[in-house]
Amino acid sequence: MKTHIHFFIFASFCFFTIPLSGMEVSILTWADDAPVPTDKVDDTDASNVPPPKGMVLIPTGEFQMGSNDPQVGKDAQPVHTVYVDGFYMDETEVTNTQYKAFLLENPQWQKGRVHPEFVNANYLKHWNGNNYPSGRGNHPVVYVSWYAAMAYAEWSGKRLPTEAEWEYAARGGLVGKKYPNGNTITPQDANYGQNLGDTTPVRKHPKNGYKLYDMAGNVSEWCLDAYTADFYSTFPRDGVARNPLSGANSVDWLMDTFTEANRLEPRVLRGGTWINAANFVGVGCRDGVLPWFTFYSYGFRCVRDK
Ligand SMILES: [Ca+2]
Repeated sequence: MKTHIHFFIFASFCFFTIPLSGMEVSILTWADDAPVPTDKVDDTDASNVPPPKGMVLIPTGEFQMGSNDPQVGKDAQPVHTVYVDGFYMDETEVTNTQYKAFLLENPQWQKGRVHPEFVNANYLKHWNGNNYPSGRGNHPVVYVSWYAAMAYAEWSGKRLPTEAEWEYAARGGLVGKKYPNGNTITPQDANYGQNLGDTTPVRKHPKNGYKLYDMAGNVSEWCLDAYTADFYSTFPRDGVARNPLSGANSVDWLMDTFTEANRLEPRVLRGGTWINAANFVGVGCRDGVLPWFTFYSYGFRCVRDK
């Protein structure tokens, strides 16, 4: 119980402290690193089958997961080799327009009708019934819990990404970089650090090497995994972790039973938010929040198996 409370406080801590440090990032410059191939990409992914609408193919491959950067939390250490099967990923965070379509077909997830185990009182806080705020259809949906994100993913024939899939995709084919497009970041590259004071429409900022938008900032994105700070350090020291997943034996089992997931077990959020300072929106940064919690800077995107 103590551990779970800790994570809840950590989320709040980020909210209150990060804006204060956001100013220091404005002097950073944008690197012009061109995407380079990830090590050992399996070229059997090179098919001519087009990806589903709004999704891109993330190729099978291995990458170095985690970060030794002292400005990234110790929960991102040690850096270790991970193998990920190829998959499709949404180009963007799920938008208000997309989420509304889900609500209209799933009344049990409409504002005011969701079982209180699955959300807090702020679920879809700025919506009026099934209507999102005017003019914000192309903004990412926020104030959605992990349970709600899982339900949306299931309805759409997709799922949430594992934490490893998310980081692999966020790196965009670059090796050992801090951000989706290189080692530095500026307000022209992503929505972070309170530079814009709000979420931004998806696709406003440049995509990464895998053609994914907002993998740094805008809204932080729910992943499948249970969050454990020692997840990386408990991997075998040699060999390759294959499609790792924390808190469940299989993705399918978790998708089938997610409504029974422990509401006191934090779930992974990735990518940082429009509020977070630059150091918190890197591809290696990890966060964990209780699955019923909703917040104005938490959203998600989905993936689909090949
Ligand atoms: Ca994001």
